Amino acid sequence: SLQESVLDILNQQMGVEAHSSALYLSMSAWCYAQGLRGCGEFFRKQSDEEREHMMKIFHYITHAGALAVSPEVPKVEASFDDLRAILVKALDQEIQITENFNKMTEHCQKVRDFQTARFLQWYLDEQLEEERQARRCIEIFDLMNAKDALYDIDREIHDLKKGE
Ligand code: OFO
Repeated sequence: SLQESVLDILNQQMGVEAHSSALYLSMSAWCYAQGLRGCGEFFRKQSDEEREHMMKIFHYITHAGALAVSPEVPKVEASFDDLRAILVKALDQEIQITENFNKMTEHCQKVRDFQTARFLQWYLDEQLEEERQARRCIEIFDLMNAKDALYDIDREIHDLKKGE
């Protein structure tokens, strides 16, 4: 069964994933409201993925016979300055999540819970991809350069999720 400290950090991370899901949904809503349907869909999918990340931890905890805590749905901002501000915020969010998983893995190794450390490896792999994609969004935005190309930027970012 899970050690108390490991259970705690897993439950905390469920809250972080829930927050992330709520934040991406809010970004999605903002994009749709601006007519940026491609980015709206991109962030809606991103929001779904974060919920899946949360549920993967939920299942891990429950299968270990421990108590998963359903996290409070946090309040997230509803409006943003512009699309670039959203893309930068999304990258910051992912970088912070990667750091969480680094710390969690470090803790699991310290208390010799190598099974949970291995479980967390999936998230570290996933974070590589998520950070890459978030960086690519900003690159696309900057390469195509702002206002005149907003329609094309929207389509390019949408296409990043194609085939997923
Ligand atoms: Fe995008 O991060 Fe969840 O884990």
